[in-house]
Amino acid sequence: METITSRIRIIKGDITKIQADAIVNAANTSLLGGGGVDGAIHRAGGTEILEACRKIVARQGGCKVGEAVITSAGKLDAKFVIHTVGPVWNNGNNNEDEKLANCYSNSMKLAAENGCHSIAFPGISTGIYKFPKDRAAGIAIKTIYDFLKTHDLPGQVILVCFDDESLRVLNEPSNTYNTH
Ligand code: AR6
Repeated sequence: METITSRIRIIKGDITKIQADAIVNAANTSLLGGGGVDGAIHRAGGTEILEACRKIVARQGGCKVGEAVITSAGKLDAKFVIHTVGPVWNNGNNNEDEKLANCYSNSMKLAAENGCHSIAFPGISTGIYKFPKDRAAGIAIKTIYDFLKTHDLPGQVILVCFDDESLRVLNEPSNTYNTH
């Protein structure tokens, strides 16, 4: 029988090269691009993604921390890019855990609403925004697991690690929802 944990995959790689219905971008509130994975997705996907983001900005003025918006994926293999805005780490004093969990659950909700079977995530907030990678890994796995228990997203959720440290912490045995 297929279990929830068998549907969560942890891999090392570049998210712009992943085959999934939706890939998630770690954006900022402006939605108009930046460095890190945001820069990589816009570079690889081309101007269509930025144009779609501009339309969202015109309509609703960007995206709040913890929320998510969906656009087409331009030249990428994915059907959609889901842009979510992670919290900047502030020593845990600013509800960063809850905000990060909201990024994962709101992104999966949008994916499910748009008929996606599979979704790929980068380590939201764990780069320029400095969220501790081990803490973020636990929140990501728990939130994804809880979502899959109660919602309809039939395919795989892929956690894409760009570096060895991210891969190591996601595979930590101390992680209750570890996929091993
Ligand atoms: N594929 C997968 N993961 C990647 C890739 C890639 N191509 N490139 C980087 N990562 P970051 P944040 C990893 O800094 O911390 C932008 O300027 C990276 O190693 O991209 O949420 C936005 O516009 C790290 O583990 O996002 C915002 O201003 C993770 O992706 C700000 O950065 C996230 O790192 C958001 O900061």
